[in-house]
Amino acid sequence: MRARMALLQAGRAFEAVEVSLGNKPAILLAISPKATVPVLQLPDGSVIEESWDILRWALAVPDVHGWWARAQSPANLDLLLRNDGDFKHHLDRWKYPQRYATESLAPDSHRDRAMDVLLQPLEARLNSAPYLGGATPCATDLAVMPFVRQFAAVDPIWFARQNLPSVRAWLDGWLVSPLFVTCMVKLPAAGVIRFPSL
Ligand SMILES: N[C@@H](CCC(=O)N[C@@H](CS)C(=O)NCC(=O)O)C(=O)O
Repeated sequence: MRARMALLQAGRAFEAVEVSLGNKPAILLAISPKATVPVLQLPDGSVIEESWDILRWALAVPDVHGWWARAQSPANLDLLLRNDGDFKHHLDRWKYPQRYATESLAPDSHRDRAMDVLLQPLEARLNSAPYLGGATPCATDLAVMPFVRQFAAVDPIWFARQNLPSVRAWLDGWLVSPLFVTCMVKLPAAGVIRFPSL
């Protein structure tokens, strides 16, 4: 989602191919032995295999509205690191407890650690500005939002009870944004969709 949103925001048309992670297609393995998603193949055949690198490619040059520059502040780089590191670790273990059944920490403890590592700092940031980019969004908003959405969706009733009014307002805004809504379209199995959709 972060890669799709960045490409759309930058006005770069692309084709998205649905991939079943349990049955990775040959076309993916051929261009990226690492075979995680997302993977972006450029018209010259070169391949970008990390989502943040796709955001950089999409947004940094030219950085028309500063979406890339504003993501380079120490506070935003710190938040990205938390999101892609400890938060993702705890989110996965809360969301998919059966996959991590042999681990010692209970799912609720992972949920609470995820709150400490990302949601509380995010709430503090969003108390003082509507976006991580300040008055307007930046690449960090795009990078963090899909994971916060996942976190909120694991137990929506529990999430609604948390004291996170600024996070909720920010998330709710993204969920109805044209950028997110356009990207969220379900791809046909083994099919290709051209963005922006014609
Ligand atoms: N650091 C990578 C992480 C990519 C990643 O782990 N993607 C997951 C899906 S969200 C995946 O492809 N999992 C399947 C696998 O690892 O085989 C990035 O940001 O691109």
